[in-house]
Amino acid sequence: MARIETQVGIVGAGPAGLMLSHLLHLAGVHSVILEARSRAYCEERIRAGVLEYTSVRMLEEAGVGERLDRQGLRHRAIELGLNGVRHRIAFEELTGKCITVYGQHEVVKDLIARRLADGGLLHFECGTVSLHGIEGNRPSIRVEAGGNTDEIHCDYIAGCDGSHGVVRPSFPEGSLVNYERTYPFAWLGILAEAAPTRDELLYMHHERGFALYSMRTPSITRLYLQCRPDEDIADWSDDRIWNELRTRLSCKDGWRPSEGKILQKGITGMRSFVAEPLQFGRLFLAGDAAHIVPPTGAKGMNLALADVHYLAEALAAFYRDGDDRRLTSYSATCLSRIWTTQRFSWWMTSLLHRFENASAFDYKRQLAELEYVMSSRAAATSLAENYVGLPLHEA
Ligand code: RFL
Ligand code: PHB
Repeated sequence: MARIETQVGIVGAGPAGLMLSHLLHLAGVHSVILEARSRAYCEERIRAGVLEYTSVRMLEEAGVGERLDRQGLRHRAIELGLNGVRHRIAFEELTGKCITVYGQHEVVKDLIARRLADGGLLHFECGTVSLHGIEGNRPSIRVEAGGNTDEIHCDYIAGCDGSHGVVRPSFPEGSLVNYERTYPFAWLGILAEAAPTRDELLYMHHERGFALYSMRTPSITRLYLQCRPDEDIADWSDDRIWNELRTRLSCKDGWRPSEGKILQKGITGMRSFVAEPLQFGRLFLAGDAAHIVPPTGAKGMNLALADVHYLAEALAAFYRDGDDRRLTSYSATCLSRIWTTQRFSWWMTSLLHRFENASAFDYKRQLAELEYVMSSRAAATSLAENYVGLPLHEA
């Protein structure tokens, strides 16, 4: 058995784990990342696409924003639509800030490249991970692969291993309270070889269900359709998908989505989830390991980056000055932003989807709310300031 010593053991090489390891490196703190999947899998997994202003600043300030600045698509607004009529929510005019469309897998590629260039310890396809000694001062991560066992002894362990990871389930029974809500629908998402014909994202409320027009590059569009949560992707031929997208997204002014070869398709359930607190002793949770938001507000990756910003600052203060106050308050600091973001993501989801069992009253009220957001500067500003990302405050 190999025995490895480090300061911070990180489980998971998604945006949270990689950014944490990078920020710790900048602060002179050592870490080791353990990732179950291969490097190629992590670099190709298509997920989020929208970076808040706040996240872009964070990546730039950490010196990993060079390709993002060159290739990211700056968006000054999004559009909301109701049955074929669009309305622009002008972020830049309302808040002075923009968002950037840049695939999560590109963020992951940039961070992996930088970690490796800086000599970071990243173990892909690491094997089976389990945690030990979590009640003590020197917890460890045991990694078993092909008959070999390694034991990584750490001061702290960061669970950045997503919603199905091992760190959260390793918290002692009764130490976490879970808050959860599932929605009665899912998203069918596609990636298509079709040049975007709009410059901004279009969130469309339609009587047949929500649809979203997004993009990745000047030649690739990303589109989503509200569908039932138990839907089988095998029942959705390319023709059926394009038909439905055309029906929901086509606008009264004649605009309709450009179509092309479907490169990838999949169905994602919609869930809101928070586990509190984000700490037990020397274990910390960050990103999807601690919380899930429905994708309507485009917040998941951004929230993961905000968590690790606070965690890296807290660990840096501890190693620099022996001051553990920020580590103690890490959970409360994050939870404040997490709940603000949960509210926004729930609200965007409730505003835009068709709820099958909604009463006629609720449906009319929902339409009235959408009309309000599309016609009131105050309501649009509230959406805009949340969407572009609230500032990170001093912890
Ligand atoms: P990740 O990215 O899931 O990374 C966790 C990593 O941990 C690894 N892992 C393990 N490693 C070792 N041992 C184990 N036992 C392990 N178990 C798991 C996994 O292999 C993985 O590499 O979590 P992280 O870093 O917290 O990042 C969170 C984001 O990935 C997530 O919140 C976003 O993708 C959510 N999301 C969106 N977020 C946005 O900010 N903007 C968006 O526009 C947006 N759109 C989306 C989304 C998520 C979607 N899906 C597919 C869920 C659109 C979709 C469709
Ligand atoms: C995406 O481009 O994948 C995307 C954009 C906005 C969202 C969710 C996903 O709200």
